[in-house]
Amino acid sequence: MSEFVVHGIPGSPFLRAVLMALEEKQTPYRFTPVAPGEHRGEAYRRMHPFSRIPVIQHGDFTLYETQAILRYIDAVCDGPSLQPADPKAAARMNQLMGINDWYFFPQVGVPVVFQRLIGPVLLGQKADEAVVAAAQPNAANCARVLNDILGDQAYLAGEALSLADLELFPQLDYFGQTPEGRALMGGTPLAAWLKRMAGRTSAQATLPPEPLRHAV
Ligand SMILES: N[C@@H](CCC(=O)N[C@@H](CS)C(=O)NCC(=O)O)C(=O)O
Repeated sequence: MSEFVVHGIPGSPFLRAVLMALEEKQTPYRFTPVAPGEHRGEAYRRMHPFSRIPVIQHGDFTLYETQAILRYIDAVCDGPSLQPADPKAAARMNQLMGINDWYFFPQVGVPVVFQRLIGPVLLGQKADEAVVAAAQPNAANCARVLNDILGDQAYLAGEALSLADLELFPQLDYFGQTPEGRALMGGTPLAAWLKRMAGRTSAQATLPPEPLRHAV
């Protein structure tokens, strides 16, 4: 099989989801780091016309959009399936991936994780407290919804690891480092799930750059 080449800015949670999937499948890959800003340049835009992270290349096949990449990896790589066979569990997994892309990332990841972690640590910016405060109701709603779905299951879509865990873990791992994330998730099923996910070899092999691993 052709080698997987993964392009992304180190520290991107969407990038980490893709790397974790390849690690779970024990599929070798080559990571090509992209410098912040380079993703808006002409060369990168030829691979990703919307200038987002990540992109993969597999032989002459180039693909962007994390959900599509995760499903492709699951389809073509050996190893345990990362999608439930049961239609209801599969639908729940797909719903969770939609929750990440449509609600968690834009409503919580961008205003809370960016303000508290990415901006201050990577860009030397001070958090805009008004932006963080305004996101609080959405953050509480997301945490409640995800806790309700997880319940007493081991993983988000049931008893087996799925693409939903791989897409949401890097996002919630960052959120859990913020005071808002700790307050909303501490002592809940999501906290135990985060610990379980963090212990996986795929999570350990794809740790974010050192400064982004510390609580703020
Ligand atoms: N829908 C895209 C979203 C990816 C995304 O938003 N990635 C962020 C990094 S975590 C990004 O590219 N940010 C750079 C920017 O917005 O300029 C996907 O699923 O791959």
